[in-house]
Amino acid sequence: AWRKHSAREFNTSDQFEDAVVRHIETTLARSLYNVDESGAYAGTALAFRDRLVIEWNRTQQNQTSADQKRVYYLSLEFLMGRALDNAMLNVGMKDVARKGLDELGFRMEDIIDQERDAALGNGGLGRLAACFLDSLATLNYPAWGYGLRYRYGIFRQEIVNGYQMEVPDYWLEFNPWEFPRHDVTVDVQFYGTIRKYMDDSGKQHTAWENGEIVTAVAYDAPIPGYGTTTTNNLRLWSSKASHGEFDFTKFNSGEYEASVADTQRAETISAVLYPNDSLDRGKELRLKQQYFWCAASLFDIVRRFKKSKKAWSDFPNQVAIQLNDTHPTLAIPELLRILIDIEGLEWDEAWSIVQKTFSYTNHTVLPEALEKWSVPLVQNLLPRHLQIIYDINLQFLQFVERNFPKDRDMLSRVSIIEESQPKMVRMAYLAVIGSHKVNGVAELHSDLIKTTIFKDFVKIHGPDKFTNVTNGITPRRWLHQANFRLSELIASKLGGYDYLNDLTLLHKLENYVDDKDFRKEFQDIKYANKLRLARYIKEAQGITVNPASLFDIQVKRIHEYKRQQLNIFGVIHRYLELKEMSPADRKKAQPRVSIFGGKAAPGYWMAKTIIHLINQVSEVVNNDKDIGDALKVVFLEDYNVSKAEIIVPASDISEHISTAGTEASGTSNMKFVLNGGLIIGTCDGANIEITREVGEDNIFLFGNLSEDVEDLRHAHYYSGLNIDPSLQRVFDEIRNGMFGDAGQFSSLVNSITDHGDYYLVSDDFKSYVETQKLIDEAYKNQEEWLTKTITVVARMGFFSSDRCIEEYAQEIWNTEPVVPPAKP
Ligand code: 26Q
Repeated sequence: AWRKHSAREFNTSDQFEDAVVRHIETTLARSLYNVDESGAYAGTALAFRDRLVIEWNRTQQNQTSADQKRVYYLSLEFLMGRALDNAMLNVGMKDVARKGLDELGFRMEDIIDQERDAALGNGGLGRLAACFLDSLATLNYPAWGYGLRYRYGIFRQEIVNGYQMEVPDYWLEFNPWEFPRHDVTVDVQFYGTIRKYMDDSGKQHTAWENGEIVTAVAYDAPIPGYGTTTTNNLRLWSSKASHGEFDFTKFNSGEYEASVADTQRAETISAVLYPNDSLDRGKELRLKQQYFWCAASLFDIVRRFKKSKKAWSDFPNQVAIQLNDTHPTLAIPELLRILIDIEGLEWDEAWSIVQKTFSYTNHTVLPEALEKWSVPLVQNLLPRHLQIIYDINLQFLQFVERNFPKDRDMLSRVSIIEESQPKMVRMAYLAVIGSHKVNGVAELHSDLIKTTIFKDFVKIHGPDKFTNVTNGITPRRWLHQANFRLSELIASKLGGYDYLNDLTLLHKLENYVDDKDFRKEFQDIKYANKLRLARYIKEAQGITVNPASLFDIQVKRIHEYKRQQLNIFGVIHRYLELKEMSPADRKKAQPRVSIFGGKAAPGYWMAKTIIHLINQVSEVVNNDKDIGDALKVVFLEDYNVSKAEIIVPASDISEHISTAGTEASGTSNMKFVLNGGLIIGTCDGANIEITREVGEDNIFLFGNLSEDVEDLRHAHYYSGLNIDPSLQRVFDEIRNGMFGDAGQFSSLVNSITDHGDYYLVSDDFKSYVETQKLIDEAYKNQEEWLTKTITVVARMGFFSSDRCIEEYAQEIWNTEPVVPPAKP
């Protein structure tokens, strides 16, 4: 009897229009006169949301009754981007909606464009979490994401006079995709004291009490899979004061201001995403965020498990928790605390459950980026957890001492506590010790962590604890959604869209590399994508670029190790060469557009200097009448997921040029190649596996190898640098003020010339420039270039996040899919 009351579905454009109109009039209580694009977006989103929530509820019921092991993906970042297009493609009614919107007088693209990005992440790690959620739902795994509902996502970047300015991203004004669950709350404690006591039977207990309480409120978002009804859940926690709106005692005793201040302090916890994609040492609020989110998530997971009335020993058979980097490591001592202090388990049993439940993904080898927290800070904020961490450490060090009695230094090297002033908790070691599996995110990276940061742990735990799961990307968003025409062309040759659920089927495209019509269409699509980006560049930055030029793109967070400085020095070198040419020779040079995009952490001065230099070079080069179309330089403001969907399909070449051994994987490299762009890159991260798949002839590799990095740095220190004359010229021109006040860039240039060139820019410059020359030459032969681009697309099947999730499921989680509910 209740069935007919559930949300009305639409199947025709007429019914879709009815749904849109009904939502605008009733859900939003807006007038139907002057419905603008934002109103049409809201109505469309709500119409699709109705369809999603039905399948979401059914999926959750179905997964609960299936009673299988669930995966919980704990990540402080989910860089989801927009949801509407994704919802339409998964529900499968995009064409119906397009027709309906057209009849209402709107263009689909404009409506999609109304949505704000959900930008709850910095970069690669956050976007990886979003791709994983897509794959988990698509593959029917019962899986939840757990994160924080930041009121402000990653800042919006504005460029003012060539400098980055940060503007707050208040994104929640209208978010139809989230559902507040005011009945799902968890009280989380901070500070407080520890009391030990004995019960009547003589058993020892520990109580953590008298702390400050902050309430976590759940906000859920549906995560639809592609080609399945499975719709998983992303649960984000929001913080609020534990007494509700006001502390009534304070309120009534006239301390109105104090009570409002308490409320504000509680809400601060989930207020803002930390905008650093490496460390922001020692910020207490960051540690509070981490614990708040871990405690709320663990409580929720344990509550769900306890409803099943199973024995605790069954916990690891019902629950797998994946730690996305060390950010959720406090979940390990928190689960121990729940099991021991609250549920009364003995240490050994609790510890065995914990180890079987958790696994940890590492995303960096850079030792300076490994997370550490000062012992006094943890002592004050989480006194019971510090005790538990010390207990874990004691047990662990006793084990090490027994097994490695001769290696006395080992104990201090592997201790969770670094004996510095002040002492520090090494989160990565805690994560390794508390997990049954540790993985890196590309082969080279997984090898490197075993020989560097976790070397001792390989000896202690054995090599089987450490494994590799090479990252992947969802082909739904990064091909079908971002490059629909290419997806359509592929489907026309492969007999439908099955390849979106099995990306290895792309290999069949190799049969069409010589097919004239296919080649023409493939090339036309790339040109159309470049034209679309050229229009966007004109509209956003006011720069005119010729879509027939070679588009060379580097978009990613700005970091010295990612070496945007190498790129821009290369651009300056090209500019100087062009300046010296005769006009006739300049006409013969391959026209290029160098496109940059990416945010710098607000306190990372060197990264901000690199942005400034790029903008100054852009200003000089683009306004140089001698140069014209031979070279244009563009810095695209505010790079984010939805802009990536326009940028990625438009590259001829993209740059993945990190110092070898520093980029754990990279994932945009995969996105660009999947869309028929070639790579200029170093032998680093996933570039190596991409090379193996696409073939050495189809990628432009350059630079020193990771095994040589240490020696080169050593040589810089003892014998000085060997700066190529062409790079020296670039430095001279910068120092002479060609790009404005030279003082602005002295720290950047000096970091290379005077401070050891840690990232080996001088060592790799020559081979970088030579490789760019090879690219110019190769691009002149458009037929061969086209063959390469088609070939690489055909060979990218391995890099689907579906493959990646299957590996996690089999090698790490030991989970099975749940057969989804049939369509009603
Ligand atoms: C930690 C503590 C305090 C404040 C901030 C942070 C923090 C936040 C974000 C530390 C690191 C990050 C993000 C790291 C990241 O994005 N790593 C990237 O992960 C990708 C997915 O595995 C890889 O492809 C990239 O190579 C890696 O750089």
